[in-house]
Amino acid sequence: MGLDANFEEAKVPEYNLPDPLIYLDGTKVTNGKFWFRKRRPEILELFERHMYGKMPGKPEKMSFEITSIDKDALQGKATRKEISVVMENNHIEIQMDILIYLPNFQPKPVANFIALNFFGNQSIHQDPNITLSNQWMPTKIAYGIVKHRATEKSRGVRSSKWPVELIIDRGYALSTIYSGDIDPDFDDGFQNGVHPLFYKKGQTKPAADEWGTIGAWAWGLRRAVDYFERDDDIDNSRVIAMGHSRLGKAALWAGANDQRFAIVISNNSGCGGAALYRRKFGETISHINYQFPHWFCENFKKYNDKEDELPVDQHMLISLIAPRPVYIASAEKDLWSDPRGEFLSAKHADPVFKMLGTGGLKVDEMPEAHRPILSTIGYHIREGDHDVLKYDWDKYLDFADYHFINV
Ligand code: GTR
Repeated sequence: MGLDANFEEAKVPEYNLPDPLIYLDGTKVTNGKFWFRKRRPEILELFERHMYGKMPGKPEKMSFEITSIDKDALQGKATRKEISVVMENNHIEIQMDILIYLPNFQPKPVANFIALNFFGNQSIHQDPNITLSNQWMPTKIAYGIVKHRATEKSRGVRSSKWPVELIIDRGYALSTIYSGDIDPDFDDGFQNGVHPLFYKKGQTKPAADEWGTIGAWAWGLRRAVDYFERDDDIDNSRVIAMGHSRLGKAALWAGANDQRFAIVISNNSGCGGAALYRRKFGETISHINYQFPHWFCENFKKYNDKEDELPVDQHMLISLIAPRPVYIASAEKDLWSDPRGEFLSAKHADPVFKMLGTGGLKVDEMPEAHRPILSTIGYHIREGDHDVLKYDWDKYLDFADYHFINV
C-alpha cells in the first residue's frame, strides 16, 4: 500500500456521521441523566471494542518514590520534583518517571498540566539536573539519541515545544513522562511495555478488542493522576491532560475514560485523535494501521478503507469529554492531520455539550488562523507546521485561566 492521500477539500466524499445523541436502538437521548447512564457508556464501549481496545484498571500494586527534589530550580522560580512510579501486576513490574515543575510563587495546591513526551524527560529543558532517561527510544542523532538511548546531548533538544518558564510564570505546574516508559513506540508484538503485566495465563498479546499502544499511553496518564492524588502540591480538581500528535490521541482517549482530567487538550492529534475519519482527508485508517500496526486494537484493522462502517467517528470521542472543557488545536500546513476535520469534530460534538448545559462551541464556522475560540469547546488554527509552539501553549494557558479562574 502506498501512502497517497487526499489533500483537496473538493475531493472530500459525502458522508453521514453517526449521531452521538441517538442510541444504538435508534431512539433519541433526551436529557443529561440518560446521556451519562446509557448513551455515554454505549459510545465508550464502541470506541473500546473497535478502535483503542479495552484498557485494564489499576495494577495490583503501585509504589511512589520521590527520587529528587530541588526547591530552587529554574533560577529559583520553580520546584523540580522527580517521582518514580513502580507498578506491579502478575509479578511483573514496570516503572514510569514523572518530572514535575511547580511554580514557587503560587499558593499550593496548583493546577497542573500533564503531558507525555517523545524523547525522555531530559529532552524538554536544558536543566542539567533532570535525570537522563535510560529507556529505549527511537534513534535520532540530531536529538542526541544514539543506539536507542538518550545521551547528555539530548538535554533540552525539544525545549521549543515545552515553554516551561512560561507555564510556571502563569502559575501552573507542568508534569511530564516519557511515553516509552509506559510502552515503547514500536511494533514488537506487545512484549515490552505495560501490556504483559495484564496477560492472562497463556496470553501472549492483547486480544482483538484489547488495548494497543495508544491505549497504554492513555492508561499511563491515568496512573499519573493516581500519583497526583497523593501529592499535596497539586490540585486534583484542576489536572489538564495535554498531548501533541500521537500523544494527543492518547490525551483525548485518557480524558474520555477518566473524569479526573478537568480539561483535555489535543495539539495536532489528527487521525485517531480529533479528526473525522469519514472525510478521508490526509491520514486515513488504512494509512495509520499500516504505518503503526501497534497503536490501536486489532479490530480496528477491519475498518481499513471502510470508514463509513465504523459505528463511531471522532466527534463522539470529543463528546465523551463533555461537559468538561476540551481544546482542539490545528496548524495550517499540517494537512496530514486534517485541520478542518479536527474543527468539525468539535462542531459535531457541540450538541452533547449544549444538552449538558454548557456553552459548547461558540462558533459555527472554522475561524481564521490566530483567532482562538474560547468556550467550553476551544479551538484554534495557527500558521505553520505540525508542531507545538509557544503560541499553542499560550492559548492553552488562556483556556485554563478562562475555565479555572474566570468562571
Ligand atoms: C505521523 C502519524 C500521525 C501522527 C504523527 C506524530 O507519522 O501518521 O498520526 O501521530 O506521526 O505523532 O507526530
